[in-house]
Amino acid sequence: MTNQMFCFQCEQTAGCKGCTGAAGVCGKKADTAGLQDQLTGALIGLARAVEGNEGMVTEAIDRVVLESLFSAVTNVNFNNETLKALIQRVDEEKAGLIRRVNEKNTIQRCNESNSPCGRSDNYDMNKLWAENEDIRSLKSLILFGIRGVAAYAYHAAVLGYTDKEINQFFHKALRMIGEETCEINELITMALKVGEINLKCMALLDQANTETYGNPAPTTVSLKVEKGPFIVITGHDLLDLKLLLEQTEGKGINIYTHGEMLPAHAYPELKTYSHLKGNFGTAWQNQQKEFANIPAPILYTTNCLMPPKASYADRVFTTEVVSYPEIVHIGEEKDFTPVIQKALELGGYETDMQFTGINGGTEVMTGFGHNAVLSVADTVIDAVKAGAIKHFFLVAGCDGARPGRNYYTEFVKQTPKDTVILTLACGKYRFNDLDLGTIGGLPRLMDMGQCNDAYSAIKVAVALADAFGCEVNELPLSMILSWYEQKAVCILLTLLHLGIKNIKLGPTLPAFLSENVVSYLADNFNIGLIATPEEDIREILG
Ligand code: SF4
Ligand code: SF3
Repeated sequence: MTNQMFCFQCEQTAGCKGCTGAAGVCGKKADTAGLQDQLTGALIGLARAVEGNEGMVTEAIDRVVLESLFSAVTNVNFNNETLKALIQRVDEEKAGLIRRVNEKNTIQRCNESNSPCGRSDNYDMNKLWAENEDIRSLKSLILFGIRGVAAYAYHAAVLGYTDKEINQFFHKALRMIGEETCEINELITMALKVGEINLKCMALLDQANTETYGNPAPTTVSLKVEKGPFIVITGHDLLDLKLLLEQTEGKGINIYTHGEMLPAHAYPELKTYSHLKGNFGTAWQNQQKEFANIPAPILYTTNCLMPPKASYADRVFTTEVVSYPEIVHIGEEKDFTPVIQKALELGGYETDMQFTGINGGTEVMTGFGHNAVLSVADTVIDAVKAGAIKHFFLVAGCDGARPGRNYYTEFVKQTPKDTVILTLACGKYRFNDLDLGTIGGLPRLMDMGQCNDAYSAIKVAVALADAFGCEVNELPLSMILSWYEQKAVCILLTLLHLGIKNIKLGPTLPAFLSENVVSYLADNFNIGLIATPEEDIREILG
């Protein structure tokens, strides 16, 4: 295995250029990065075999594609063994597909467009990293984008919601990444298509979540941890939470959400469980501090997993595609007994513990999804018409460790009182415990949910534009986004696909965007880097 790596897919990449050498900033080792590249190369081989044979793609192929793409998202899978097993599964699925195609074609001779006869070789990702800067940039945008989309498609799939167009699109995009000759324009079109497909995928996940658990309703969530045994559950997978709630019912164990699991409190089907008590901790980058010596187990259902410190590694559990060497993994049978036993053994705190958010607040609110916000659309529209609401800010996206991220806290604090802040994803922990007051009976700060609930923000924006008879870009709405990992990449592409302009992005621009690609985005979409809260608010509000 190599001790040299190249990875520049996330915001904390070394020197804002790329992680090289023996390990990345996230703790991913060179051999793991190499296996993720090999897995991506195998997926490209499979995608080549699929070309022209789409009708013969099985559920097992769809499943392994989602798992593999999701496994390469930042802070998901650090485990060489599971990555090797995935590579093997991808290669086996490809071989099986080729065999089936060849059996079908025994009489009919293969022609050149019939992939299994010619082009089903796996791709060497080092070719991509050595490409011309602009081609590498756009192909990376596509690759990182589909990794994000796959994560959302995976969550929808575990609830039984799948979509053929989405699944087939992954193959098209993967094939383009492996193509030797590609025009810049084709790559730009494909990148925007990733955004279009992601919109479809977020809508599918929204349908899956709301049909399974009901429509989120505004809910206040306590940051207090009650005495006695408890389990902290983090990540985005609501089904894992539901199964954990079922298995812990009546056992004297309380459940606390963490990170992106917070919006779960707003779903009617999940809030019926009285032992779903509150939220523990803040965003992912604080986990090594917050979990040190915690008297409870932590279950990771998706990103963001940081390498567990020795102080709490014995109480960390993973499930689904999250994996870390030597950490207990709960498999597909979803028997959470080891987590439950650990909770009982550790016993929790001896007295109730009142924790606070970053700004000292003792509770937070969530549950302002599209259904909740649009049910008060008339009030909102009247407030805008009467001048009570002057502007909407969508301050949303991932949190991260970079010091400049307090921009988002300061931005929210400095917004005038006649403005509304919509938020979503884990970046909100910078300000979600602030009491910003109300406008016309509505809270000024509304948490729409997880990152995939960007779908709600889009629905609300489109509904407001309809009500005012204008384009979304003409609304008194500004998007101030923060990014960290690849789900933020696909959401950004969705906003670009919708033609949304003037987005302010931070804390830095993605290292994988070449100068020319940045210029293209600035010229066509007026995307800019955040400046200071004062300057940006002044510029936006005039
Ligand atoms: Fe570096 Fe981010 Fe890649 Fe980790 S995921 S190796 S921090 S660029
Ligand atoms: Fe956060 Fe990892 Fe992106 Fe779903 S939990 S948003 S960073």
